[in-house]
Amino acid sequence: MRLANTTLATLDTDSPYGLIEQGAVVIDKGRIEWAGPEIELPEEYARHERQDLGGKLVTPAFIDCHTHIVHGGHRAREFEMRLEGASYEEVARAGGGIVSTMSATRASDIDALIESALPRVDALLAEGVSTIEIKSGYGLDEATELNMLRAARLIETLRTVRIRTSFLGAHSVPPEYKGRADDYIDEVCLPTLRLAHAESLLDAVDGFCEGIAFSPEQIARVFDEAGRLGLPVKLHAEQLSHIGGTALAARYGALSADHVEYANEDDARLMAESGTTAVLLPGAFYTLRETRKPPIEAFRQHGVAMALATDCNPGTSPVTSLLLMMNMACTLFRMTPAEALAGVTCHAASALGLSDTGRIRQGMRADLAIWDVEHPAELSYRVGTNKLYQRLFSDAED
Ligand code: DI6
Ligand code: FE
Repeated sequence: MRLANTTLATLDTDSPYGLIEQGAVVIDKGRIEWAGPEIELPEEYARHERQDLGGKLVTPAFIDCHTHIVHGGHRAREFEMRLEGASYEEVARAGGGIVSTMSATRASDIDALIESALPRVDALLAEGVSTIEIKSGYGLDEATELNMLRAARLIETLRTVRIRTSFLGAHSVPPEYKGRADDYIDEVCLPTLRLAHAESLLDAVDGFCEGIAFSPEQIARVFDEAGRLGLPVKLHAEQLSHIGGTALAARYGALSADHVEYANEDDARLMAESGTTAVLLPGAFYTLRETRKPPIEAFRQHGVAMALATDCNPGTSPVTSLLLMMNMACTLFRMTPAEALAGVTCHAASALGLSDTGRIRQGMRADLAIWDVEHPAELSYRVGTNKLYQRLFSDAED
């Protein structure tokens, strides 16, 4: 197949968007065979059937590199209570917060977890997403953590989507281990991590490094185990306070440090040195009405790649739109529309350690999104309008 009469946002040159006017993309067996200006198309590719796209925009398919999309229940009542003036503690005492999602998740079997996740997955796919990262972390016991990961893996068999899973056993201390976080790590988190790995359920290991969750020392123990198992790490770091998660992530060569509102210039330097991607999550920033912005300018200056994701979760980011995240990243964080597009494509791929998707380049997977727009800035500019024309998903074998 040869897509022609298109504008290409390849994300593959130094110019913003890697823009190519009057472009063409040749696809063969799920891979990009050639991409460039159509007048430069080598003769050998002319035999591929030409599909005239009438000037539409082609981008890499989107990648949502940070989600908690598999979970039980929702927290609309908590949202309402907080608007009525209840404090976080009052909400927690009324059975709300992360523990309420944990209970709802423990009460769901695999089928129920999948059934509730699929509409959220479908919402992402409808916006041109090809790849979704899904974390465990609402089970906080062996059986439920494993079920969340199995449900995540099964979604790949039910939809044309690529799923990458991360183990987030170190998300929160469950009530039965209240005040005994170290025991939770030893008795539940690490053994479950080993079981999940043995069942081939994992692509990466994550943690929540925060005053209300786990300390850098506790996360380090989880990361050491990940290292023994040969799994890459990533971290929820510096979301609500600065306690050293980003520096820890960089020390372990993490794929990404996520949230990072409270990260500083030193953190940016360390991330640049370790090649750690900053995953920015404007949906959580917005929902929590956070005012501290991630250090975008320091990331730019030190050359830290910035990805964007939904953080889709029932508590702090009930969001299923990457287009909205692009708009919010521009409006709230003052990222450029070109940075926003890179954030949901090539840099999101880096945050997952994927090197064969996220750019329009020869040899990469033909994961593409075709948009009924003239210019890529339109993707970030509109709010609530989805101009996806077609999503192309490559299920070529690795
Ligand atoms: N950061 C967050 O904002 C969420 N988890 C995390 O690691 C909160 C999850 C929740 O409230 O359910
Ligand atoms: Fe998260």
